[in-house]
Amino acid sequence: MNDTAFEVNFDAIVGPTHNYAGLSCGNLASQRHRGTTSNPRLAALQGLEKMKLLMDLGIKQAVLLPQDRPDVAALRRLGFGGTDTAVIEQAHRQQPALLAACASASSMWVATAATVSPRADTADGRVHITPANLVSQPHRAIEPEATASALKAIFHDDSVFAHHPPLPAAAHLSDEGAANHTRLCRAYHEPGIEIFAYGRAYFDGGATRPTTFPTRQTHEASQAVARLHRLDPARTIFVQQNPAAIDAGVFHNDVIAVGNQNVLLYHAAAFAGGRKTTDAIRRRFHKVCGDKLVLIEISEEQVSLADAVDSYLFNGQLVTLPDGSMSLVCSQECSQMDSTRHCLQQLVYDDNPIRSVHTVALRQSMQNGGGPACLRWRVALTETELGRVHPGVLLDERRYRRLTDWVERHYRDQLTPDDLGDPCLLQESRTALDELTRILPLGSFYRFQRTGA
Ligand code: SUG
Repeated sequence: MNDTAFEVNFDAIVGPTHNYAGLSCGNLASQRHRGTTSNPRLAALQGLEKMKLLMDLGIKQAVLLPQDRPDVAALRRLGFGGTDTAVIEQAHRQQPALLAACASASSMWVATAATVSPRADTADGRVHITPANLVSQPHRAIEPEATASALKAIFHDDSVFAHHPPLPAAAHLSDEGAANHTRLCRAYHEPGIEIFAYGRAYFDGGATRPTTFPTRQTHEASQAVARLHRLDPARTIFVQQNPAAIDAGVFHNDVIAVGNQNVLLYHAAAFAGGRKTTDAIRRRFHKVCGDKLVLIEISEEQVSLADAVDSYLFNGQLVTLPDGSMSLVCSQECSQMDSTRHCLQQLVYDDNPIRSVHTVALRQSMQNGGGPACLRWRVALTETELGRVHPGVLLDERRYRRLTDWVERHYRDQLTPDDLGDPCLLQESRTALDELTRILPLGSFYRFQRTGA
């Protein structure tokens, strides 16, 4: 199996309960929009439009299903009982914050779904996948089980895909998947370097850490994932996120750095150790890939850390187009802010592989701290491996039209956190998701389809 490889982007459809409950500490946008009214229909359509843009650019695009929410089974595990309606009503009355956590559509941000290492990097030549345990936030900690079974259903051939269970759910092993993982390589089918960024090391008391906001990835978790994926230590590098950046709202590394093939675009304040760290990455890339790494550092003078966090400039999707050039797909906010607009103009003018910029309207997701890169999970696959992926999830023109029509028919255009207590929302969501499994034919994918609850 030595065919060439390419990147496939998997985006999840935004679920019908998309809302602003202010659930994520350290995520400034989530905090800022707490309690405001969301528009789930627009959110889902914006996500689909981004997928369509990528598909039209000639990039392979696949779709993941939203998890079913409100998560009645999780509420039952927390002691609420009776009929499904009674469970929702009790939770709404007694502990609305728990209901909000169990109703969040946060599985839409699939960059945190799992870490994946392509066959070129792993000792046994299989694609290794570890779903993130997401223990740092309660609303996200209920995602891994469903994520693991979805990924097993999609990447179903064990001879090419190796699935690991999420790491044990402990703070010391807090893992947020690909949001803190970057792979650099010359070509996707060749061995590359895998960079694991972590917020803090638990067992190393001397390491610095943020003072205001929590960290979401530990060094120990990153090391465990690298071991599980059987990565060569000579091609693996662990770097610490800059604690000051986390305190400024950079809760994941993908909010402040993005890499693709031989390019790493990052803010000067991204990593602890600054230049020393990026020099180490450069040297390692050269040693492993036999090529020069294009490091593009954006200074504080060009774009302040605050502007980077507000615009999500570094949360763009850096993709390789069929002609071999690179394009940065970033949020519309980047073209509306002076510093980031100038930065983008300079970026395509300068001598580097990035030749074009596309902006996408994602305001609904952005208001919860999720930009273009948060909404996708990227997997480098060979043609043979893609042939072993469930074909029902690949996006084409017809599926895109059916999905937009489905959203238009089933989604509300207004939702407040208080509406999460409306039992009709549960029924509406289930009806919508039931129909969705016929558009993306994955069988009886959801628990409620199998058990009626
Ligand atoms: O986990 N927001 C998500 C945003 C995830 C962004 N992903 C990446 N950077 N890859 C989070 O913080 C907010 C939900 C709310 O407040 O209602 C939320 O979960």
